[in-house]
Amino acid sequence: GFMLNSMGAQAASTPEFVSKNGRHALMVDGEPFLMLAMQANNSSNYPDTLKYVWPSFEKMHANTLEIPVAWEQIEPTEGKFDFSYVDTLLQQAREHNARLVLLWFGSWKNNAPHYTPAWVKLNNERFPRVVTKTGDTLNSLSPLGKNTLAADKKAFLQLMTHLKKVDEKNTVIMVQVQNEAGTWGADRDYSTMANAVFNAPIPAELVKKIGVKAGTWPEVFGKDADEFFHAYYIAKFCEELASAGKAIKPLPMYTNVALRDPFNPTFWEKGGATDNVIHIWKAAAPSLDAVAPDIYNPDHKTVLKWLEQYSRNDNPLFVPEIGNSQPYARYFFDALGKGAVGFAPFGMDDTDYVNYPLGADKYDEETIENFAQHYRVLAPMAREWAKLSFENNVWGASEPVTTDALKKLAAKPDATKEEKEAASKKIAEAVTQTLDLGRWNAEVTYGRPMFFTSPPVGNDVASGGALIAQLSENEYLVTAFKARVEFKPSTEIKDSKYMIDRIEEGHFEKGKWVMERVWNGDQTDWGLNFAKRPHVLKVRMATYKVK
Ligand code: N0T
Repeated sequence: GFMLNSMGAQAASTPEFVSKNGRHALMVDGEPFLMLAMQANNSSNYPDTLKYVWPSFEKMHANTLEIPVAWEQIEPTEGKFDFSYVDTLLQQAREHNARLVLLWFGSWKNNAPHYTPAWVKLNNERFPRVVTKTGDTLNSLSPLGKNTLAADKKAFLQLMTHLKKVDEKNTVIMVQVQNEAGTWGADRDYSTMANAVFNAPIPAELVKKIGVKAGTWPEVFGKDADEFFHAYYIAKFCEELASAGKAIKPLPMYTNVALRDPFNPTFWEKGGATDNVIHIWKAAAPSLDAVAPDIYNPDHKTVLKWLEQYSRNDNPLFVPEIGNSQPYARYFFDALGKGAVGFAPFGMDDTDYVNYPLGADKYDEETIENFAQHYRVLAPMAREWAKLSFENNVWGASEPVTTDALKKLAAKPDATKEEKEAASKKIAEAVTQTLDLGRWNAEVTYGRPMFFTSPPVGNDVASGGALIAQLSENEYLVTAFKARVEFKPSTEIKDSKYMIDRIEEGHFEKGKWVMERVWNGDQTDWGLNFAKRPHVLKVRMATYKVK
């Protein structure tokens, strides 16, 4: 009947990004989806290795696995394709209730063609490399190599054709085109072939889209010309794959970015979608749904700046890689607070490799648990969260100051009473955050007893965070980790007295809120105090009139 048909149609709808009012959702099976993801290591893309991936996936409470598909493995001999790994992966993913983000390791894997088949990477004539200003040849393919584009695209389209054929269920929900595409060690290709393009007028499409005057690259972009040129042609290369791939099966696609320091950029991978060339990528690669930050600096200000740079009206925030060591886990809260559609610590499998110092120095239960403890809370309400984050206001915060930085603020043992008080005030201020929720503010503090008013001193190790979604004018959904959350009137209602109307702890079951208990008394008198265990609260605030 009608119901069955419409439900069937919905289940089969291809994942897609939708945007409205500057907010974004990744629609999977017709509804907003939050990717509680993790990324496997760089050589885990083989059938025999998957057994080291799934145990982590289960422990993480993840719903999405990001894992490579290498050009060298699907087309070892030119024109002969082998999708046995992809088929095994799809089957096992379904058994584990996992959705997949496939990472196309093609012409660029962090700069190099390491994952291209031997017939590509050994043939420098047919597949030219980037030549530096001084005439050195790098192991990074030129984006202007026509044969490179044709061959990479042909393989990529075979993959998309295969997915169209074998993945009607859309186990694969998104595809990453290349990996940290770009070139380390040169601003662009300076070969004779590339120079000719560089000194020709920039494409009319770019002139129109970013609103610049016509002219050659150096004429139009001056000192930025080299990098913008490289970015444009790498983006264009990815666009060729993405647009043709989408014509076969319109899956969401994105590029991941080796970021540059947002405050003091000195050295970075050129050509990738770093913050200074996002506009070039957007103009050149409209078929990419997102440019996505790979986060490998645990500094709080830096991470927050990156999240801001990559959440834009024209760009859904997605964190496809973040270091898997402890300091990074709390940024889950900031990412979701900025409306992220997904988050994925990198290197989450037990294949006996750790990418320390980028990530954790050991892969053990604790490494997994640092992230699992947050995914565990969101997993049962991932759909509800994704919907709230698409339709309502959401906020997130994480503990801003490391233990080391706090130590520097502490008073010396021989300090006077006044000096000690001043130091403790400074520390308290450093670990207090105020979120402007409209009528209400949420004050988030870290490292204080659950009872009474002692000032916050930060957790032993900076690890706390809080997450809030608006339900109605005075009602919020709240969860947090090692933090106190206090609701206070904002300036909008500062003249009213206020109180808690009701705070329910509960969970979602099939999209419906199920109350477990009411928080009151000690549990609410000194703010809402979260330790390590998951609690999800519905908080309703109220005001009362004073005569
Ligand atoms: C990331 C990962 C993987 C000295 C590093 C980060 C992943 C790739 N690249 O484990 O290789 O496939 O996307 C590059 C960070 C460079 C920082 C160098 C600091």
